[in-house]
Amino acid sequence: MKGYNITTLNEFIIRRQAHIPYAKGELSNLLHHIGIAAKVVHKKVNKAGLVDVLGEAGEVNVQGESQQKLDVFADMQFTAALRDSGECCGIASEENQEIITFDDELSLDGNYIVCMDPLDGSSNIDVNVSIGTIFSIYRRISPRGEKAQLIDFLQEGNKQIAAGYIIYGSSTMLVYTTGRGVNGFTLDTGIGEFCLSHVNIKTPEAGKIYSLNEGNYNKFPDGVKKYIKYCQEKDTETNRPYSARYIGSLVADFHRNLLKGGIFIYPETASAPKGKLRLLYECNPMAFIAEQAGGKATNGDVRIMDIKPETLHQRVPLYTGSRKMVENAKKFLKEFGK
Ligand code: AHM
Ligand code: MG
Repeated sequence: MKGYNITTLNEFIIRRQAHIPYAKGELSNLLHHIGIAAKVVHKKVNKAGLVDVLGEAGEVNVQGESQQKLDVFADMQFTAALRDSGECCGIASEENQEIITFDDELSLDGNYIVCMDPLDGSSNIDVNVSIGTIFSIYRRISPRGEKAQLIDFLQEGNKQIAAGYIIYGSSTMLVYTTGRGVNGFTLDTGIGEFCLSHVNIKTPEAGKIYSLNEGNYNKFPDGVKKYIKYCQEKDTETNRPYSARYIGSLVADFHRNLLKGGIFIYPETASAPKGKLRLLYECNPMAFIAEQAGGKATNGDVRIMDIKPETLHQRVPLYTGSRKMVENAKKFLKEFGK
């Protein structure tokens, strides 16, 4: 009989660490704790219709959006897991105006900070559509032993040490990179482990899917309008027309396009000149994963990961996905205007 040959997330993390000389296991421990919080949130998300976790919590977050109860739960779980890890001296979360510093002795000595969107796509919670968690890890700049500072968080995306997301979909998956490719793990609920299921993910260099909220068409820049028309035109050589697919959950839209090939766009609009998505905890982590999978991520002008963040909740336009498609969209922006 053939044995059950699985690699769990923890095994994988530890094996990877063995390849890095002098690694002390700090990052591995941090990732391990993220994996634990992901399982706890998965369990709650799965029961969302049964227990009283649906609906709004009555608070409005710093972006002026109402917080759903599951958002609050996910925020608490990930915050607690990161604090417990002892490797993280502070976090920035979509749900909090300011950074949160962890001031116990162990955490003060932690080498890392984490930016996260604990539950992205919250408008989809009540209707049983995929949602996700996004995280991004940086080495701190401030000295170890002291409180984390804002400068630790305002680093360019190209300084990320690791980034990933958890998608709570038809199954729950954790996808992450430490800069040596992208790997995906599917939660086997029978044994309660994330198991390696998608090894060294590479995104197709061109795909057949374009994803953006076309309801905003009239508010889009001309370059985006022209690009949409291009996506819809027939051309056998370039496999057009493309299919429009838009869930309205960044993690789910990004994940589908990563595996199948495609382009995801959240552009600047007349009413939101900087777009909607946040640089630190949405765009940078996705950009790191996209690039590690062979794709691209730009704000239409420069590489997302080269943008110097000015504020914690800064928004930027996002064009990401298959390399050739992003390059092509960029040409339209250049020719017809952003
Ligand atoms: P959220 O962080 O408040 O959930 O908002 C981010 C979400 C993304 O998941 C998604 O890509 C986008 O908002 C959808 O926005 P829109 O409804 O404007 O298309
Ligand atoms: Mg979000």
